[in-house]
Amino acid sequence: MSNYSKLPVDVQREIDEMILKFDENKDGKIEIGELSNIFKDFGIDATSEELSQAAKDLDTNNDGTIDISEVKEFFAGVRLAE
Ligand SMILES: [Ca+2]
Ligand SMILES: [Ca+2]
Repeated sequence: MSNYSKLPVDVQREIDEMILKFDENKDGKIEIGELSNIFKDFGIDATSEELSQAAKDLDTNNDGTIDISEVKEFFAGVRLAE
């Protein structure tokens, strides 16, 4: 069972809306540039090494791209840990 599906519907919606904002070019994937903006949103000035490490961590199926569902799972994990 995914972390995302364990969350209440209102929290799922909150995460959906946040991620839609992050995907600026609306291609259903988060590119490094968009990831960099996400970090900035959280007040983190990430280096390119940190960004590529984060991209690797987020790409849970290792296909070289971060898709929306992978980001959803990440934030769902964060919310569940709170
Ligand atoms: Ca995108
Ligand atoms: Ca992936």
